[in-house]
Amino acid sequence: MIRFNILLIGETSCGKSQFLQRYINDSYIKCTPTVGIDCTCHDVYINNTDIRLLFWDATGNIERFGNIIEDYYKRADGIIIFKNATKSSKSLVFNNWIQLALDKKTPNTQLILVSTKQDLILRQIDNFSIHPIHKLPHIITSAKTGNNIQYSIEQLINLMLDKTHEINIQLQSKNSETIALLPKQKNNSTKCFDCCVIL
Ligand SMILES: Nc1nc2c(ncn2[C@@H]2O[C@H](COP(=O)(O)OP(=O)(O)OP(=O)(O)O)[C@@H](O)[C@H]2O)c(=O)[nH]1
Ligand SMILES: [Mg+2]
Repeated sequence: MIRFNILLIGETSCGKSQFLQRYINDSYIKCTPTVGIDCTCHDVYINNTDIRLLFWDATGNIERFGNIIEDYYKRADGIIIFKNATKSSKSLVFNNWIQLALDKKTPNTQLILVSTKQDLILRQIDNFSIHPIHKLPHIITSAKTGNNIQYSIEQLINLMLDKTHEINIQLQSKNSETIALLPKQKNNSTKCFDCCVIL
């Protein structure tokens, strides 16, 4: 089974917990503001793979809990950065959250952007776009109607699976290079290598 850690961040009251509640329980019951970080585990079966998702639902109140959240950026395989869909994707607050994630994440962490509360927008908008500045996938959702909730998580899972695959290929080729190099070292040495060393 593959395990992925997913961190949920964004401005307070933008709808992170409500999004997660809809994804896990398919329900829409008003959430109380998150204190610190709430952890929730959920198993899925996607692309013939068993996956255990560990969600870290962080409070948007970083003035008070910022230090607690710090550690989680580095341990996340995926980060979802949320904003309220009624606010612009160029808003300073939203872009500050994106910058924070970009600064603190590891190179292998996958990021997606999710706008919430689509049901409050009357005009027609694209459900999927690429953020004009940060070039990240941006999905518009509603926890109230359930629109695009599953889809968002599936998009992130696919990105994380692709990254895992890429890392495995790199590791395999690194290991085979090591195996190929070792016999050459024998030529100028009296030592005999009976086995391969995987670095
Ligand atoms: N109309 C509408 N309201 C929503 C939606 N999602 C969340 N809300 C409302 O937005 C408010 C805040 O939602 P939360 O999910 O608690 O927000 P949060 O981002 O987890 O907030 P913190 O935990 O304080 O950081 C609640 O009153 C929700 O009912 C949505 O899809 N549509
Ligand atoms: Mg919350």
